[in-house]
Amino acid sequence: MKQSTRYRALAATFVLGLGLAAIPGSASADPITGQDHPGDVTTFGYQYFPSEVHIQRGQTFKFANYDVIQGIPSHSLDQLIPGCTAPPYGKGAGKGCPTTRFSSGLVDWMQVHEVHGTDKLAPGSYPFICQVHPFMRGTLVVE
Ligand SMILES: [Cu+2]
Repeated sequence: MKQSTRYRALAATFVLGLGLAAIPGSASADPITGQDHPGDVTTFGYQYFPSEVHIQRGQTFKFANYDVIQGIPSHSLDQLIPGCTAPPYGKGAGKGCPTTRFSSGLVDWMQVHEVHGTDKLAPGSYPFICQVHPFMRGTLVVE
């Protein structure tokens, strides 16, 4: 297989995977990673899909890293705290920064993590960021 054809086939596989992962309430295993639940939010090309995430109060969601653009980067999905969360990991401790209220932790390529802490958020809008790539931004809306 020609190199460009191989990359196109790989990209098609991942785009298909993103489509499947977007089905709400799906209980099947993740078609790409084989983990027990598809990601509710995914990454591709250093962007979040979707970039605006809606959950009900008391819920968590899962974050998956399927990125194949320019290597196999690790990503995170953390509450954005201006001046605190853009790199390096400024999670408080001596910097006058509060601890992020929700975080996926560092998610390696092809992994799916639960984003911990969102179940304790009051209704409202919360910006989030990738701590590895601070240009990656999104918004969590707790209904
Ligand atoms: Cu990232």
